[in-house]
Amino acid sequence: MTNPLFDRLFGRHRDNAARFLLLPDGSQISFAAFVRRAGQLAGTLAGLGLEPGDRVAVQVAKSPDALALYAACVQRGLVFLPLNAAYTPNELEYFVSNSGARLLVASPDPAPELVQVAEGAGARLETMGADGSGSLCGLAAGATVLADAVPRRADDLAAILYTSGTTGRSKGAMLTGANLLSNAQVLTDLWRFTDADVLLHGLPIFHTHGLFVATNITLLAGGAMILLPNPDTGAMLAQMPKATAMMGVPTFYTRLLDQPGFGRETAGHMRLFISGSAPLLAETHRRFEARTGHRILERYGMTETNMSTSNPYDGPRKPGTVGTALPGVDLRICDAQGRGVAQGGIGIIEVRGPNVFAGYWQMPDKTAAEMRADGFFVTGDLGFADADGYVTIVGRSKDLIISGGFNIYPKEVEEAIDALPGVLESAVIGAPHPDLGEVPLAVVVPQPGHVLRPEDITEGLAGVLARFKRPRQVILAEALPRNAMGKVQKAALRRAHGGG
Ligand code: MLC
Ligand code: AMP
Repeated sequence: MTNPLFDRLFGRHRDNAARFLLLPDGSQISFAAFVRRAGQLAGTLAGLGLEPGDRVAVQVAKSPDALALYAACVQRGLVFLPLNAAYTPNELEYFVSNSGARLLVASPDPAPELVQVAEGAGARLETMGADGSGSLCGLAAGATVLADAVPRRADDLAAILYTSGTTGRSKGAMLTGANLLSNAQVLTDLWRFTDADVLLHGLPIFHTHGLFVATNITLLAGGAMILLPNPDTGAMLAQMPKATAMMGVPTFYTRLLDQPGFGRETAGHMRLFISGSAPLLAETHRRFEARTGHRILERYGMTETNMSTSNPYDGPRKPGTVGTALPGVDLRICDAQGRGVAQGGIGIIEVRGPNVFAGYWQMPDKTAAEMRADGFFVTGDLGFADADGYVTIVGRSKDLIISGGFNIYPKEVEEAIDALPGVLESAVIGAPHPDLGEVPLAVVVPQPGHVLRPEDITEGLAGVLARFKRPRQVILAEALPRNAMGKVQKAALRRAHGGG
């Protein structure tokens, strides 16, 4: 038996001397050197006694080694569980314990709370720095370099990515090797990636976009990636003349447009700009074209589904739309009961195909609640399709804020606020933001007789929630607007505070 994900992405590059990673300091790592490093980390993981199917939780800085750790997990049949570097130990505790991770790889000098998290969950803790430091890298120095991969079936789990829900705790989306491979192959072909491509990689590698879409495509195509450690606009500008393609969230593009020197010359070597993870304003699309001559290609996806739609490579890229269903993906627009709406009508987007995940980790009920009997996954995104099948996303049926491409679940923030002293209740909404699209805004009602200041909320949430989830603005109110059923009227709050 083979390990299709490993063989196709990594194994076949074993003797490939071509450059894979280009680093901002001018150094390069070849495919062969990368695969060798992955084999060394695979040997290290094997030496720690990890068995195929074990979960490896990873919260480390973006680096070549961090990517090699992903490859090593694929090689050993371990389930890779990447975590946002901004998560607090408090947030991490749930992911590590819920997934039953046997190993947590953190940045060097982990906070004492993180050590406790690992201990409490019965996970081994090792560290990895971006510069070869850390205990795991130390162990790797003496490890056997494994060449062979553990056999895996196509539908074996390759990764779990946690994604929150509108109710209850976060859910671990289970992605199989076949999910990742099929999607990467379709996108490589559709977007015409080849070994001549150099992808400007400024995204984080703990989400679908930067990890699977960007990295897997480059590996399949045999191209190169300029690996930026941070989403730094200056570094993007400096590196762009060496690149042929870029993937980014809309904030990347609005930030580039804010640079007076950015234009046709900077983008002259580029063949493709791709945007996703959050809505790209049609206006941004048009401004970008006017400035650079490039029409940004917008696509749409989700942790649970990988990519589902894309504007075409050739043919019209319609501003404000996310394009048509990818080859092999069925997409329909339905009402809440799963009945198709009339052509052009607004409804919930449902998708089916080899891209769709295998369910939520140990949550069969939650999986069943979002999966139709005929295999369609209910995305919770609201949209409509035009006569050519181009989908426009108009909103979400789920209560979700997308800030700079990061998802924030108001319910989670509200629960954290409500637990603070002196708070009676709260409501969190997305407020428009010129840079990040939207940011969380909290309306907080103090308990009777309590005097609260907005800083009490923001300071109280430090250490509880990752910075990006903490409200940028806190408004104190005497009561929340409610409808006759007692449900908080978030639409009224949005209207009152600058949103739609
Ligand atoms: C950082 N901050 C954010 C934030 N990112 N706040 C809200 N939302 C965000 N996304 C905080 C920082 O902690 C900091 O707080 C302050 O904002 C300013 O930070 P910054 O220096 O401006 O942030 P920066 O490092 O430049 O990052 C912004 C960003 C980044 C938008 C470039 O968040 C990013 O790379 N986003 C991409 C997310 C992504 O890859 N999503 C894909 C999900 S997969 P303070 O207090 O220190 O000032 C998916 C499926 C699909 O959705 O379809 O792709
Ligand atoms: P995540 O769960 O982090 O993978 O985020 C997925 C969500 O991001 C989707 O359900 C959409 O709401 C949103 N999204 C992704 N791509 C786009 C896009 N091109 N336009 C609008 N929303 C998008």
